[in-house]
Amino acid sequence: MGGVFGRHDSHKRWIYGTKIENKIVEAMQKRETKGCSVKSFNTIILKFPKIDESFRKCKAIFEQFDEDSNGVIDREELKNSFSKLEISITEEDLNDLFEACDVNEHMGMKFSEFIVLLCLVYLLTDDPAALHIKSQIGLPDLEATFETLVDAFVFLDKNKDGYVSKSEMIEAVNESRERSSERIAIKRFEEMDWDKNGMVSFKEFLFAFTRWVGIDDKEDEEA
Ligand SMILES: [Ca+2]
Ligand SMILES: [Ca+2]
Ligand SMILES: [Ca+2]
Repeated sequence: MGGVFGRHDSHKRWIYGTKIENKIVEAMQKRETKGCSVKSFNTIILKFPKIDESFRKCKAIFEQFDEDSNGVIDREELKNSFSKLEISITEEDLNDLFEACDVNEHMGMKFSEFIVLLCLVYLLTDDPAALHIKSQIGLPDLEATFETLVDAFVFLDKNKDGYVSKSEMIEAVNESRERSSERIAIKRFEEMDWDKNGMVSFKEFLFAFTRWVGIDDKEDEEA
């Protein structure tokens, strides 16, 4: 096993404290004041197939954004698509988002990275205008999926500081019936914490999900 993440080296530029990172934490904390519908770790696990299915439906959006059909979305393509969708985002935010999600740098965004980006856009645009974006993207399932992911993170982040620590992860898993799952919690945590700084950010959490549901399997085999 251990094949869940085969791209260690590509994540060395995972820098904390960037502006977009702060915005995500802020948005998450704001969201956390509203509480969440997730009641146990198992309910998150049970939603995996649904999340997987919904992610796969994003492929059509991805292909639409990837104007030259080379399998990755570059900065220019992202900019064009956002303006086509009438998503108002500053050039600076767009660049920040792009850099935050393009973990392979100069290669452009792969499908899994694009999903993470969409989810971050969803979280960061929690205002009436965002409803417009959501209808433009036209995937009600996707909205529910993003909401589930945000909810899952809110559930795990017990002290509501915008990050999930290892002890929070263990606490979340221990709340469910099986005591033996503590080992699994630690393993899951380590899979999520790419930069090994002891905390899982929402972005790391999302990337972990794209791997867990197997979005990148094919690409990884090719690489
Ligand atoms: Ca392209
Ligand atoms: Ca926390
Ligand atoms: Ca981390």
